[in-house]
Amino acid sequence: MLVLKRLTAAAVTIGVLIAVLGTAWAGDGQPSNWQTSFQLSATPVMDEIVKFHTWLLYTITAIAGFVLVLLIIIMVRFNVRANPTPSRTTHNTLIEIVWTVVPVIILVAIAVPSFRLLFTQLNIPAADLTVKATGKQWFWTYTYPDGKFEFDSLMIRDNTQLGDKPRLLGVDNEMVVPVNKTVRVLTTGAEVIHAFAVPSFGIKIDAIPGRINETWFKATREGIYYGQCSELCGKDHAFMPIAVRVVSEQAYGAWAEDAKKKWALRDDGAPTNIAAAEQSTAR
Ligand SMILES: [Cu+2]
Repeated sequence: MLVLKRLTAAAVTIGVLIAVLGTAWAGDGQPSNWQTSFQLSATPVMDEIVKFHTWLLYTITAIAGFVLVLLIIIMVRFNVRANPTPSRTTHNTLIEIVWTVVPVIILVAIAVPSFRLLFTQLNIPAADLTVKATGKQWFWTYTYPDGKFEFDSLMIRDNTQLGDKPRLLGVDNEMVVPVNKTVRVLTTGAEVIHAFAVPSFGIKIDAIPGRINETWFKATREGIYYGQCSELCGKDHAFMPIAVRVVSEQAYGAWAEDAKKKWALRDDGAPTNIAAAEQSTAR
């Protein structure tokens, strides 16, 4: 039993260490070295995902620990030396009811928060801002239908141009949104299926040619949050990052004014800035 106690103590220590260091190493808006858990949450939906994940982790750890203890008891107390004449007992109504009912209770305890989370993700609240993200081979185009402007967002390929942006994630034109506002994201694909994903926001949704998918996020902290195309979409799939800059409402207003001048859509809806797209396909 001393061995069991020591094993439990070691397991608990490792678990606590992983939990503490996992938070310490969690990237804010981007992955970080030695990260063992999620990137830090920046939206209520991601908060819920983290909570659900933690709940599941405790549950499965308890189940696995319980089964391990049972196995050890059986190996120690009921091996051929310790228990040479085994009992021939079969069937025990109470135990059979317990091992049916308890797993049902566990499943319900998992299902209820799971459905609640799904509902939060899929039930899109009234949006303050809509942005359409079109996945293209291999970059993103962001359309702001309210502001009537559209621009392309391409990964910075030249490392000398990166500045303080992370390699393979930094882009020339970030999607900019105001903090604490509900943003509805519409996604579609131009030619093949892409997927729009930003880990800190807890969103990942396919961008499919010929149809519009929608999701939402409400970033509660200013900052820059990175994601990547998450559907294999061709040779440069790994090089079409998503960068969302969350700014104050005033800063967003100023940026949007500027963007309207720079990237206004023509009345027929065609974008005025096709240079970036041409440059990309020429590569
Ligand atoms: Cu893609």
